[in-house]
Amino acid sequence: MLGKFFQKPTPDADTRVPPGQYLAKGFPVLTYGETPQISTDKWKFRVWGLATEKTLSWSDFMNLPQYDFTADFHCVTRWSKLDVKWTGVKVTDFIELIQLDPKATHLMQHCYGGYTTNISLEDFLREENFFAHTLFGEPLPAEHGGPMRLVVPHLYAWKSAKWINGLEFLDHDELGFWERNGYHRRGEPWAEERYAGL
Ligand SMILES: Nc1nc2c(c(=O)[nH]1)N[C@H]1C(S)=C(S)[C@@H](COP(=O)(O)O)O[C@H]1N2
Ligand SMILES: [Mo]
Repeated sequence: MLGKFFQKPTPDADTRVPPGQYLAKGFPVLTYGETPQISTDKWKFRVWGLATEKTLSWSDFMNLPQYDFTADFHCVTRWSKLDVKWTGVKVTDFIELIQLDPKATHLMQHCYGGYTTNISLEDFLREENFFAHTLFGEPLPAEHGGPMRLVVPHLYAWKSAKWINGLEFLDHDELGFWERNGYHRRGEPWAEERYAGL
């Protein structure tokens, strides 16, 4: 039975799979609540808080440089998937479109459907983070966050907001949906930052 859901570790798995994680077969879907359906022509992305307020369209993102990414994905419920292939826009390119207030230190990710998750500006602005619209060469399926999601490979995947539609820049850390429900405010998988206060 277990074999149906987990695959044997690859030779380098012990160096790539964080403690307490198992390799998943396939790419599981993990969503709290309904899956929003948004067409790219209606899709909007809003920036507010400690940044000049701005609304971006789908084509604003498509006009930024497009890159392929390969990233490992770690869900706090203990499954990991290595070498996920995505296409999208680097956070470091996106941020060039935004006028940040120098007081901004943290942000809240907002999504269609109401999910939220917090992240520090330092964790957000890493070179390897990206907004993804393509998964394994196909348009990102709605259940995996299409038309657009964030991917933050160095943190547990609950920090990678699906159906992302906004960023609220803050001068302090606030808690998002899972963080208010007992999960760690940062969620670094190699340190097993799973739960708050543990
Ligand atoms: N909007 C939104 N984003 C979300 C979630 C969610 O429920 N809603 N789940 C998070 C969790 S817990 C994980 S593990 C990943 C799962 O992504 P996947 O369904 O593409 O595997 O998305 C994260 N982003
Ligand atoms: Mo997760």
